Amino acid sequence: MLKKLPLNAKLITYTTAFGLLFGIAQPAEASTLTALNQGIVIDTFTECINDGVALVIGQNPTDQYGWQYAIDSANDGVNGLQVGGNVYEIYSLALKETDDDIFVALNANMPLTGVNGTAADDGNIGWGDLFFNFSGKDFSTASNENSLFGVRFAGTNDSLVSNIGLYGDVTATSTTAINSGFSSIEAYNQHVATYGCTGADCQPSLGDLAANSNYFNQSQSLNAIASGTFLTGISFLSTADLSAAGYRLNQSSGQHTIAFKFSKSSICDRGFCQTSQTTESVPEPSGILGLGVISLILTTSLRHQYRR
Ligand SMILES: [Ca+2]
Ligand SMILES: [Ca+2]
Ligand SMILES: [Ca+2]
Repeated sequence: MLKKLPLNAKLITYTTAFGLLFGIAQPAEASTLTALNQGIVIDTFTECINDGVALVIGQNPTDQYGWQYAIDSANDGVNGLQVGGNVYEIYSLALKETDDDIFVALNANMPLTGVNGTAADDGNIGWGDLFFNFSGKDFSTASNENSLFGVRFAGTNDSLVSNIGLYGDVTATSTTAINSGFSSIEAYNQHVATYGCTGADCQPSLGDLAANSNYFNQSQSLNAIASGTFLTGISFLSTADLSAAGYRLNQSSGQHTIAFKFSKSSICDRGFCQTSQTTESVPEPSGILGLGVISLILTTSLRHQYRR
């Protein structure tokens, strides 16, 4: 919240006065570009849409390490007539943004290289691609307008773009027909309802979105990049990398955590980032006293703001 507050005159006055009294450094105003702003939707499905998950920025709080988590049903993955907890189960999608990068972490039972020995045309049912929708429009409209961004992160999947990486100007397509999959989200939802499942949260879910959300055209199954402009590569993250970045490794019970990061500069260069002002106060050695005073000042300022 504080990031969005303008630096007001009262804050300057108070901080200057207390700063002189207690030796606190003056606040410095800095501007940063943020890509993951309120309402932006990120989603991914498997190649046959037997599970999927979406994260809506701002729907859940961002934790102290900068991560936001979308928790999917742990029992809505479909493997034939078996529903829940199987190899296709997705558990969570998490996003984090730093000054330079966007981090993505998927927790699921399905490995990055998918599942072999299936009825898919290529024998393998794997991950679809990951989509970012900055447009504020529903998914199909954004796709029709070439305004999605997408990441192909699974080198063995049926994406129509050839290289792993981040793409702009993206349109989406469905790979379910060649992966023994559902022709629509609606058909998947119906299958889960018909064959049932057991365990907690035993119903179809799309993470932060309801399974029947009209964000997606329920009669479609768009899960792969059809076309786009290659922007930048991605770097896969190890468990140690994730741990260092403050990701909660034990939150979800999937067998695999697939994680990567990429530079957000190409997204910002295309005008999809917003400038936010941050106020950085660096306390002098007076330490706790100084922080207490800053907290008091900011609280006073906040109260003042919300009374207006
Ligand atoms: Ca799901
Ligand atoms: Ca799931
Ligand atoms: Ca496949």
